[in-house]
Amino acid sequence: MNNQPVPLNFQDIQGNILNGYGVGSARYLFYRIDLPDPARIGLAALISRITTESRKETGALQSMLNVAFTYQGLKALGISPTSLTSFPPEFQQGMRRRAVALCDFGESAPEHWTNALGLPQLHMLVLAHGTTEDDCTAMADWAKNQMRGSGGLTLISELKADGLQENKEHFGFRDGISQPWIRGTHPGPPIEPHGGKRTPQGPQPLNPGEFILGHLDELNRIPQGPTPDLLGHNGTYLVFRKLYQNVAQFKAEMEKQAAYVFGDPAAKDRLAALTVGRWPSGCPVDLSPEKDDRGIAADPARINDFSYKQDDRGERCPVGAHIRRTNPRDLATDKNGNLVVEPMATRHRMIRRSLPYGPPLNGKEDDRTDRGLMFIALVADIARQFEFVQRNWVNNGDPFRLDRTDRDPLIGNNHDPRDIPPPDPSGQPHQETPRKLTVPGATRIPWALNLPEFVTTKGGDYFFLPSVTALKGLATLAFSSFVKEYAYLESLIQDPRQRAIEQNKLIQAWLIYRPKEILDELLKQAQGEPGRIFQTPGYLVFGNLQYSVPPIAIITKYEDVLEALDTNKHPELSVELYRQKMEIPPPGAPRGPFILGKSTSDPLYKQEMPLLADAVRKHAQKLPGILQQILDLIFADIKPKGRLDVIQDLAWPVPLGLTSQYFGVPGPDPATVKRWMRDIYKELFLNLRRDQEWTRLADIAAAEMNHYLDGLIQQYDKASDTVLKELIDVMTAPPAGLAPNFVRRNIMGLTVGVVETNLKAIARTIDQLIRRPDALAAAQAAARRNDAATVLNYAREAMRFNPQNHVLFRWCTADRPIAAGTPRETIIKQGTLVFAATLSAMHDPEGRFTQPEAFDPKRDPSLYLFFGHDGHECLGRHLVPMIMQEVFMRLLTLNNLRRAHDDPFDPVDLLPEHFYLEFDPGR
Ligand code: N7H
Repeated sequence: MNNQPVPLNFQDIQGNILNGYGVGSARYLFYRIDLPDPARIGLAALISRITTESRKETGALQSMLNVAFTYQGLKALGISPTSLTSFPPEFQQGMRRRAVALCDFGESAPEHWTNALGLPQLHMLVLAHGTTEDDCTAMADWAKNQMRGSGGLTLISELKADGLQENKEHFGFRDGISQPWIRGTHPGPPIEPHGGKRTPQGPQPLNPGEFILGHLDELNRIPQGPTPDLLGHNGTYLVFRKLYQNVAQFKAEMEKQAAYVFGDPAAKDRLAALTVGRWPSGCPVDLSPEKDDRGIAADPARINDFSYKQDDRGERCPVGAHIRRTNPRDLATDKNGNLVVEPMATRHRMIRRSLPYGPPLNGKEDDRTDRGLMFIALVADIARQFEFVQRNWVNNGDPFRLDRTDRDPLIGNNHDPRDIPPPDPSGQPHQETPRKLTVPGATRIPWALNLPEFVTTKGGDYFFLPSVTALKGLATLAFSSFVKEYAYLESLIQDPRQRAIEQNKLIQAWLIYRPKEILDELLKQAQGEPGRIFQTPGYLVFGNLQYSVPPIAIITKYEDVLEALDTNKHPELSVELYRQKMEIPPPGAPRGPFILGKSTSDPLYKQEMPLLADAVRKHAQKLPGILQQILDLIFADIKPKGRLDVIQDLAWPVPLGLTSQYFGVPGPDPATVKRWMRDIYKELFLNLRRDQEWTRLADIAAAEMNHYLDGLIQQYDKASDTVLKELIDVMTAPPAGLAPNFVRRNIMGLTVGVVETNLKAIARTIDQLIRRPDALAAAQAAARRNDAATVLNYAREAMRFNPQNHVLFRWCTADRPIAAGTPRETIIKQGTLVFAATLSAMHDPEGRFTQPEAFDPKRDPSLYLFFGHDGHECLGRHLVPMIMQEVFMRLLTLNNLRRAHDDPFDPVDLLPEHFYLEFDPGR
């Protein structure tokens, strides 16, 4: 690795990182990305006005603009699964899920957070700064207009900070004095040289890699950043926290504690200074322990010129004071006086760009007004820098040889379970532990005891602040190229088998996490000149299936998908994959055979398909009545609440209700039926990786369900009126040659096919509609005028943008050309796993949908490919449209239907659990 420092490219690094803007006004705009394509257009519009570190060269600016993303935001923008998983775990988790690491307990716990901070819907942060409030607002308004115009983003929250006089914060102290001094930058005093590190040779700047990705850090190496390098290079992480400050309480408490500690309430200012480590003017306690010295504060060369080296025991500045514990400024040397490898004070630094929010408190009384600090830290490593300080230094006294409860007297938390003693056997458990400050020079007692919490976390999140180059890449899908990643992988791995394994993993990750992006790209390839059907070589060892890695072909064009699904033309493109999973030899629990795993020319298929189609269709006219009953109950429950969980309240109960009332399989209880359905479905449709645990769970579910079904079939009420009854009736005069267990096999196949598929179809469809306010409004209007056919058209079209499955699997049993006679004619090799991508077929500009990226509810229903095509077309086509129509007729009449602020639904989640909507409750 090259260890020469590379000069920083100030044009590429966003502003306010290395050099603070030094302005007093900021607007923080929090966005949700609804539709990635328009969102990228919105982002592109912002890029031209992004402020960079080069602003010093371009002269003073009135207003500044910056953009950052949460992990969920990068995901919503469509970046590659490889890039996503290359981000560090704490960033992937987001601040809310790091509450324990951050000691956000008690009132600071995430359940009390506000302003959408930390929620999965928070995707993007736009920061506007200005020298005046008006400049700042003007910049924020400009950005809002751009984003609104793009149509793919929703402003979900907005915060403002307008600072206070003289760079003070609400407790009355000057802030923003001490910052790290970074090699290659010239911020001037007081940062330089005292913000650097103390070395035997005197103060030295820190390496930029501590704060900017892609540069040498204090260990003289370039730490691993996100993939590809271009995405991370010159970017950084922005930690955002809204911290409420209880000013009245702070003031009152300082007075009270000063009376204990110094025997004089008037010593409150001194105690407060010992708490912070600086006097209100900014004068360090270390330089002037007895009184505020404005001379020192006014001198940039002195205000930050101190370390605690001569004050080991904290006799001048308490070891536990806020600024001492958050930056101990020590020189960690070994016994020979050499610097130790990881000096405390250089590996846990952070750039702070906080601004106070809310009006100053007038007088002493609590006015119950929200005020505090919009805390911002910029670091290259969230866990090592910000989280480490927050947990180990701010909220623990141990590292400083203090009591553990000697936590940061200013911002420490009092509800840390590490400190809560075991419950008192005689009575009340302690819910809270007292916090204390060891006070040097105290005249009465050496501690300020039982300090209350002065600062409460109101929310926050971790953001990635990319370079300008990376922003441009994000706006143009540069980090969403499957083709490039695939080519890169190919160049990287020489061993053909290993390469095939990694290629297959890459394809599966893309198909699961970024289906639209990979398929769009392959579709473009297929219609290029010359067109090309994507196919991997795989690694085939004939006679040794275990050792082989199957080649993969991905078919994307509408015509080709139809052809691949045409069983007459291509019997070689088989459903063998399903068959193998269904007809597992003993001792596995029998799960089949079932029509889905049988070729259309197979005798079992020929015999059983018509029987099943009859049984399903015969009852189709009863479906609306049954659905009405189920939905009446569901909606009677939901309507007064004003909120629903689409998955738990609707998308599970509807198909489960049908399983019971329409198919005739009530199951022992809903939880068990849910488990059976999910475990069997997962194994059949999602277990391409051949995860043995999934197979084991499916075996258990199938064994339990078989046992249950045997009992049910034996005792079945002959007067009942269900699909099961129809199948049992077949057995009164069984056709010749019927395979064993006809009823049990098929009722299992049908019910498993109904539940998870409908669940996802309902959830994904309403999700797509909600993302498109105009379409939603039109569909709602149709529902209100009782126009069920139009409602169904809207649902169908919404489903086209994220259908319940994106590809259908086939297994090629003999070499076979596809798209013959076209420039993309390709021989699909025997043993190939074929993905017929119905999603991309329905978005093929040369296919049957004109302007396929447009939302158009007036399309010909016969063109949609949700249920496959031809021989193996899904039986669900007789049921699903009816289900969708009835469900959406109800859902869309709820007033002011909207996504809940805390909704976590992920549109590509294969096994979703929650999806929260809100509406105005009605009768
Ligand atoms: Fe702190 N305060 O106003 O009292 N902070 N801080 N902070 N803080 C500092 O030296 C304050 C918070 C750091 O290099 C000063 O620039 C308040 C968090 C660090 O010597 C003052 C809140 C974290 C430093 C305050 C708050 C930190 C620092 C002195 C919350 C990290 C630099 C001004 C509402 C986890 C130390 C200066 C150094 C300085 C205050 C929060 C860290 C006055 C009110 C959450 C690293």
